Amino acid sequence: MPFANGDRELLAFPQKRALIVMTPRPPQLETPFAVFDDGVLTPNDAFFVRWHLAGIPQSIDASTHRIVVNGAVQRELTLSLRDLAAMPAVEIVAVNECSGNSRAFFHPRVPGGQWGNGAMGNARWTGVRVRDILDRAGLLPNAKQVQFRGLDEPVEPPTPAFRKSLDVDVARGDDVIVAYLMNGQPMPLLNGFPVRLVVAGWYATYWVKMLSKITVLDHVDDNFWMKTAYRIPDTPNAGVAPGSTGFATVPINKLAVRSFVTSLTDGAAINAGPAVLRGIAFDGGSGIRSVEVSADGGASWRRATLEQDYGKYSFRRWTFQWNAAPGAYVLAVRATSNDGSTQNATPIWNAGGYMRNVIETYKVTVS
Ligand SMILES: Nc1nc2c(c(=O)[nH]1)N[C@H]1C(S)=C(S)[C@@H](COP(=O)(O)O)O[C@H]1N2
Ligand SMILES: [Mo]
Repeated sequence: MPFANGDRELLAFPQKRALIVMTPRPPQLETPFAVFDDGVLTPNDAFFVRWHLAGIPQSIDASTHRIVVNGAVQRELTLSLRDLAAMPAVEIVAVNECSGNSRAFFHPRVPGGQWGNGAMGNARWTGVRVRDILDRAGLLPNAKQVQFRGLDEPVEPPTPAFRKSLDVDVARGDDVIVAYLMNGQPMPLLNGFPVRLVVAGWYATYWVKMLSKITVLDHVDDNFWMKTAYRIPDTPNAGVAPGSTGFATVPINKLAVRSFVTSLTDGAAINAGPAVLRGIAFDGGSGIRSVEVSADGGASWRRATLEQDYGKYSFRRWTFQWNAAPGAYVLAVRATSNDGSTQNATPIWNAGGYMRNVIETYKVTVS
């Protein structure tokens, strides 16, 4: 679905406002970018949706839903939502971004869902630490990875069920939770009701929805979704020259630092005089140190003001006072995170169309 084919259709699925339909089955719905200007948290009904497999339950009884914990553990567990509610609750505001967000902008073009920039969202997630669950089960000494799966099923048997795994030390991190609330509400079915994994700072592929099974593995997971799919070149910024081969790959992991203008779009026309530009920035969990704006296509930069801090995994809103004289401009925005990583003017390329984080630019006419 190249953009050249024209505007994409909007359609409202259950519990959702009208979103951009990439595929109806399985549902892959993109958030219209204007939503990100409305507030720092993405409303549940506007939050993007991505499923790989079309065998998705269309209703789930939360009272009978169970999460089985098995594998390399001392005690197998079967947890209800009531059991989770009785455990210590954790709240994290975190960005859920698809690995392939912005894939449609890759040149040369790559196969896969042709997402614009709206395959991401920021929400307040409430749930229970995976660590607390694992401690209840008791890890055996040979525990290596923790595998997560949900209730969705392939349409045909040869397709492998969707399963994602984290190294034990990652799974036991402070900010890896089994979430039962999204912005204080039960999450929409399409976002994983009644419980989903939240791996704050990591790409959404690990945020397994409709979580039903946690299996502790004594080996590195070699299922399709870990061994073949969702791997990135083991190179700086995950970039390679188009068509190149022979590089090592690793499973995709932390979010690349990004920033966007949300208060205007590419091609905007505005009035001369004082204007407030607004936008968002985020990274994989070191937090945003600074955001800079350029009105001359990146030749010179000035600092934006960072707004309220919702924590190191959240969108960070920023504002910038721009006193624009009549003329044609190329605005650019660049974020730097606390770990020193920043954005480049030249986009990366890889065959998966993953981890795009180029400096975004916006042509603006002022009159
Ligand atoms: N059970 C299950 N969980 C899943 C997936 C899936 O196909 N099945 N897709 C993953 C991917 S690749 C993404 S981008 C996110 C999307 O989360 P959302 O639909 O809540 O926006 O879910 C992740 N969790
Ligand atoms: Mo994704």
